[in-house]
Amino acid sequence: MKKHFILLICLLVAACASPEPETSSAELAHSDIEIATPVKIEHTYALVVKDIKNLYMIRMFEGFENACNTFGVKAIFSGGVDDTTAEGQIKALENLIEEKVDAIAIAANEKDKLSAVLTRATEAGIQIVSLDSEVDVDNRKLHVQQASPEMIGRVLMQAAHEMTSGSGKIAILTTTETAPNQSQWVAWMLQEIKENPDVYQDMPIVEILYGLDLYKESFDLTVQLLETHPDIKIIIAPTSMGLQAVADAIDSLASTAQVTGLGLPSIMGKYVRNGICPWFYLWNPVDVGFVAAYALDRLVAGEITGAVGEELSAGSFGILLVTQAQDGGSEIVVGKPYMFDKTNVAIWENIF
Ligand code: RAM
Repeated sequence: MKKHFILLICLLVAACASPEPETSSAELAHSDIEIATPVKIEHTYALVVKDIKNLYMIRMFEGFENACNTFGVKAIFSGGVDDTTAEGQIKALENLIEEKVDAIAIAANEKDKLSAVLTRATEAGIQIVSLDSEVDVDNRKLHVQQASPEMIGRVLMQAAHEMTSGSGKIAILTTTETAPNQSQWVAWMLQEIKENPDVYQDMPIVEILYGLDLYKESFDLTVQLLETHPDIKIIIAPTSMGLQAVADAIDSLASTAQVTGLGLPSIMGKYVRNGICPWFYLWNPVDVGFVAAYALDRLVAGEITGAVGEELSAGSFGILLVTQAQDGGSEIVVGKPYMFDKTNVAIWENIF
């Protein structure tokens, strides 16, 4: 073996040492040496959101794209455009199937209506996870869950109780009855009341309004609500578009009502400082997008399958566990909701 190795080295040295005869361009042209051009396999991962005009969704894509850049993968941002129905997302998904993307992370507007197109995507070999607002168990390898739906719903109702000292009319302004995430959060808000009737007995819910996760609809519904119930004390808006619209409507009417819910510090800071929103909650949407991209990449690489008990190595985010989701599928819970108030909102306003 050693003899052959030495011989190989000698041959290599000889080849390098002896001056090659000048090769004319004509000879080069007839060279039968195939120079293999390196083929760069470029993967493409897509983030399909509820509405690409929604700043919360844009923040999720920031994290998604940052992670894709570290993998050397092309990131695509797609979804409804000022349209939070399933139709906008179905069209986006059909385009992505045609473009033969490798993987899709989706935040669903209405999960049932997405089933058929997501089944087609899976059959085309596309890896799928949901994030922020889940799709059916059968249509995803796992869900990237920003925080526990029960914790979010209960914390929002408890905050409303604290802000009203347990007495006064309240209302909820949410997105749609079928939005997978908001429908769970509102259900847990109502469960919190159901389990503690004595705590909430003097806080009647006068309306549950559906602003479609669109600014104008949410603003207009709030104006009508405040004109009908000028004595309302708190409106709870578990949607970043809704929270902003409700705060703007209260401000424009100089109403005595207040608002809490889920929103972006970069938008809500001024309302925390002027008291219209004493405090609100959220998680970092950039992190949710970042983790979803890592989940896709590890699925594409075959390192995980999305099964409960697996561990996802999510780069700077560390190791995350795949756990059982409430709907029987699997999920990765990214964290807990943060509380933003006068003591800290100024720090986070410049982050997301
Ligand atoms: C809106 C969307 C999103 C939700 C946030 C809190 O941006 O409905 O799905 O997670 O609000």
